[in-house]
Amino acid sequence: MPLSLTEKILSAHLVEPKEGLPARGADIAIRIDQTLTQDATGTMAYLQFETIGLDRVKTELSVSYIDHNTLQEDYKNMDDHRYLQSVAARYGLWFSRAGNGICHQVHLERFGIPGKTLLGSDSHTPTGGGIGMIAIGAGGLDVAVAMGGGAFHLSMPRVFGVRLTGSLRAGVSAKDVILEVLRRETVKGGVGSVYEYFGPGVASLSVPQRATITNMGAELGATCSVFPSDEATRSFMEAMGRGSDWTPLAADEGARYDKVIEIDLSSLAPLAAQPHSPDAVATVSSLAGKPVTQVAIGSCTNSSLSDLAAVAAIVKGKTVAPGVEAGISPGSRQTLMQAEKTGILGELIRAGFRILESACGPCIGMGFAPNSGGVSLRTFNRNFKGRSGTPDASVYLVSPETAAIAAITGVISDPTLVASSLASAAQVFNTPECGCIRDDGMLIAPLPLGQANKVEIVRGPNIKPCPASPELPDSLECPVLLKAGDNVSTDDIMPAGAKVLPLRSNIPEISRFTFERLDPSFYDRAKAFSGCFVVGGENYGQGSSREHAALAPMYLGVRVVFVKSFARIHKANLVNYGILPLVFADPSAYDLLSQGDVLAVSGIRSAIGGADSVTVTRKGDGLSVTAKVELDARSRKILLSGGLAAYTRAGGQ
Ligand code: MIC
Ligand code: SF4
Repeated sequence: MPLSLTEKILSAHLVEPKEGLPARGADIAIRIDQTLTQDATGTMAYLQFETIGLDRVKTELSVSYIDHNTLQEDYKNMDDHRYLQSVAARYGLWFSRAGNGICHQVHLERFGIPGKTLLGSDSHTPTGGGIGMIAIGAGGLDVAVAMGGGAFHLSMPRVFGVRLTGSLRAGVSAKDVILEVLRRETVKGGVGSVYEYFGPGVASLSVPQRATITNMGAELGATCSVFPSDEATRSFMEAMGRGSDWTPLAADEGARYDKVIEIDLSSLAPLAAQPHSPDAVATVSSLAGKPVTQVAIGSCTNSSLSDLAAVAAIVKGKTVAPGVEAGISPGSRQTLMQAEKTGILGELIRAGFRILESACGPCIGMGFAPNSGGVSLRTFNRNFKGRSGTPDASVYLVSPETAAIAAITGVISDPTLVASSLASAAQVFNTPECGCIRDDGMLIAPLPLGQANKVEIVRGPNIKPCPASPELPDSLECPVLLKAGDNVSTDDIMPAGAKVLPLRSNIPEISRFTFERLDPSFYDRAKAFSGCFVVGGENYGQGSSREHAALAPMYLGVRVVFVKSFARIHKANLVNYGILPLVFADPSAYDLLSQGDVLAVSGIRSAIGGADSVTVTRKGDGLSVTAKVELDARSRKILLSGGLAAYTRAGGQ
C-alpha cells in the first residue's frame, strides 16, 4: 500500500507494535534518534535522567541548548547553565552555549537529518520537519526516558495532507501559509494529527520557509508537521556543510491522507494573528492603518537569514518611525555572522533596530516587553495574553515583511503594496555568500567515555530535586479549586517571563505562580487543602511543553484535571506526574459544575486499571457526571505506578 512520508518514517522507527503500523489512534512506540533540550525545561529533564543511573545517553545524538534563560539578573540562570554544561560533559551530549542561538534554528542548521526522529523538551521541536524529520515536542521526563534509550509512546496520528500549488507572491511569506492553515484549522484542529505538506508548490519553498511552517504547526496542537526532503533540502544541507547527511524522501505516489487541505500559494494574502490567539487570523489589509508601538523580529519561527534579509530589504535607507521601538533577535550566532557579512546587520542598525542577542528573548518575556496598552507586531508564534510581559498589550503575529513595513511607517501596512521594490531589494541580500559561514565555535562536543566519567556535576543552590509524585488514592473527595474556560495555555497554568523562569529548577518556589494569570489566589487556596480538582474547557494545556505546568499543580495537590478536551503534550505531562486527566462524557455537563463544588470519585484505581469511564459526584445535591478515562494502556500503568519516574524505575518500558 502506498505510504505517506509520515507513515514511512514512523514505520522505520516502530518499536511497538511489532506487526507494523496500526490504525489511527492506536498506541505506538517509536525509536528516537536525536533529542534536544533547552535550559528552561532541561534542568528537570537531566535531574530525572540522572536518577536513571546510566553512564551515557543512548541516542545517536543529544544536544543541550542554552537559549531561554539568558537574562542573568542573579546567580540562578547562570547556575542552571553551569549545571547543564557539566551534565552534558558527564553524559555524552553536545552543549550549545548561551549566545549560540535558539535551539530549533541551531538544530536545523547543525544537526538535523532528513528521515530521523527527534524528540525535544520544547513544543517547537517540529521545526525539524522542515528538512523531513519526524520531530516531536514532549515533556522533559519523556525526553529523559528517550535519552536513556527508551521508546517514545504516542497515539498513531492521523495524517493530514496539505497540498500546495502555485508560488508565493512578493510580499507574502511562509508565515502567511501557516497563518492560513491556523485560520482554517484552529488551535485545536491538529490534536492527534501530523500535517504533511506535498504537491507542486513545495519546490518553491526554501528550507527556512518550510521550517517556519512546521515550527508554527505546534500552534495547531499537531503532533508534528513534515515536508519532503528534496533538492531544496539538499542545497540547504550543502550550504550547512552537511550535504552527506541528505537523503531524498517523499510520500509514495498515491499515498492516502485522512484529509487533504488545498492551498494555492499564489492566492494567499499577508495575514496576522490578532490578540490573543494564534488562530484569530485576519488579513493585514483589514488591519491597515492601525498604529503600532513595537516591532519584534525573531523567535524560532522567523529568524533565519532570509527573514532578516527580507526585513533589511524593506528598511534599507529608512529609519524606524518615531512612535515605534524595533528589535531583532537573530535565530543563531551563525545567522548573525552571515547578516554581518552580507551587510544585512548594518542596514538594520542604520535603520534603528535594537540588536538583541541570538536567543528566545522577547518571545518568552525575557526583556523587550511592550508599553502599557501597546500594540506589538511580532514575527513569533504565540500571542497569549500577558506572554510578552505586558498584560494589557495587544500582540499581533505577522511575517517579517509585515513587521518591517510597520517598523518604518508606524502603522500596520500591507507588504504586497510595495512588492516590486521588495522583490528587487531582497536580491541584494540573497547572495551566494549568505550560506557560507559555518561556525561551531560555541558548540562543545561530547567527551569520550573515559574523560566523561570523571566530570563532576555542578549544582547551584537554586537547583532542587524534582518532587516525587504521590500515588493516586482509590477514592477522592475534594473541592474544585479552579474552573477555567477553553484553550487554557500552559502560560496560563505556569507563566514564564523574566521573573518566573529563573525558578524552573525549584518547584517549591515556582509553584507560587501556578495559575497566577487566571486566579492569583490559587496558590494560597491550594495550600489550605490537601487535594483538589481543576475543571477546564476545550484544548486544556495548549502551547508550551513545560512540564512545570503539571509539576507545580501536582506539588500543590491537584489530583484530577477534568476538562472537555486536552492538548497532547500537557495531557502526557499530567500522566507523567501522576495527575488523573478526565474528560467530560457530555461537554454540556461542564456548565453544571462551579468553583468551590466538592466532588467525589471512588474506584479510581480500578477505573484506571481498565474502565472507560468513572462517575464524579457532587457532594450536597448528589449531581453525578460521567467522566471519560481516555488513556492508553501504558498511561494507565504509569498512573497506577505514581508517575513515569516511578514506572521507569520499576522497569516499565
Ligand atoms: C515556549 O515557547 O513557550 C517555550 C518557552 O519555548 C516552551 C518551553 C518552556 O516552557 O520552557 C515550549 O514551547 O515548549
Ligand atoms: Fe524560544 Fe519562543 Fe521558540 Fe519557545 S517559541 S523556543 S520561547 S523562540
